[in-house]
Amino acid sequence: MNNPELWRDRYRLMVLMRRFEEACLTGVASREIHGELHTAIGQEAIAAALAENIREGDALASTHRNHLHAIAKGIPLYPLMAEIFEKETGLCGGFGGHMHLFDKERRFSTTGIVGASLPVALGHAYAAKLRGDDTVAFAVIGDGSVNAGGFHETMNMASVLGLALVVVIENNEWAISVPFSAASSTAKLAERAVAYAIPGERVDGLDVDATSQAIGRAVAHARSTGPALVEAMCYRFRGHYEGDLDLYRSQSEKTDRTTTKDPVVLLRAQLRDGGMLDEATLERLESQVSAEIDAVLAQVRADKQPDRSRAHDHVFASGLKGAVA
Ligand SMILES: Cc1ncc(C[n+]2csc(CCOP(=O)(O)OP(=O)(O)O)c2C)c(N)n1
Repeated sequence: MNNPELWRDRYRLMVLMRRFEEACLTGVASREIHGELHTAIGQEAIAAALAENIREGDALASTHRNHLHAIAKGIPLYPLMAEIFEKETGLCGGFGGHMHLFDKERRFSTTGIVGASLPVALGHAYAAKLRGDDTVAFAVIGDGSVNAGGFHETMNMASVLGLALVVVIENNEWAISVPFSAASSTAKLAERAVAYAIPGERVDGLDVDATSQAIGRAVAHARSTGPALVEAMCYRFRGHYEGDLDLYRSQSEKTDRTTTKDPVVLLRAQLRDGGMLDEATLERLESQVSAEIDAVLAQVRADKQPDRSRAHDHVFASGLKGAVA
């Protein structure tokens, strides 16, 4: 705790992530956002830890629960929120929406297909090996993804080829309505790393410092040797998506976790009680972040949706375009 600036930046980033998703929630209530919206409220410490360990040139393949990973990868807030609100100013012109965020230059992509971020990241890691550069590929997945075949194939191939792949599992205890305990043959996911002869570590994903250090160790291993796995423990605060009735878990479980496992609240108390930041400074920082997000939201709300006549644009891409008469 001897670096006040680092801790202030961490807290600031986690509050920003929380406010960003709260702003997205307003878009669901107002019906500006259509379809499912999956937030990662409660998972901010993991994303902030990722942000500390990702370099600009590294690739990150994420999931349906992706907003915080986009922020961690350095996607600017305005086009990010505009895409989630399906506006023409969005990252993908409003054509992708929240589940299909894509930024080629910043090497960020997402997929709504559970487990499918793994082979994408594997491809990035293999390409880095062929290029001979030292970039790392990150796959961020949920605990529900690890029982898909692509997990095994990706881990095995990355290990055999010694690829610079870091897999971060956000174990939030639930995969839609299936509890982790009912789905996994192993008590921990980190222990599956043994099967691939790679390092695997379980960490408290509410603790930004511990998570950052664990990811840092995985990245160092990836750059020098081959893949590594980090399982970060957290809790999914909201339903699987906005609108999910969320009746499959007890209210007492939710109340217990939301009162004891909020990484933003925990860090705030740690900083204040440890004398790192006083109450007035914390409040000032929070209201600055809220104002920043409010301004982005107001701008996004004023923007237009893409022209309906362009609905079929970007549906197919062809390398033959122009080459065929
Ligand atoms: C291949 C595939 N099967 C099923 C689904 C439906 N589905 C969407 S999210 C999800 C659960 C994902 O759980 P987890 O990986 O733990 O991520 P979380 O939602 O908890 O962040 C499922 C089964 C899907 N999108 N893709």
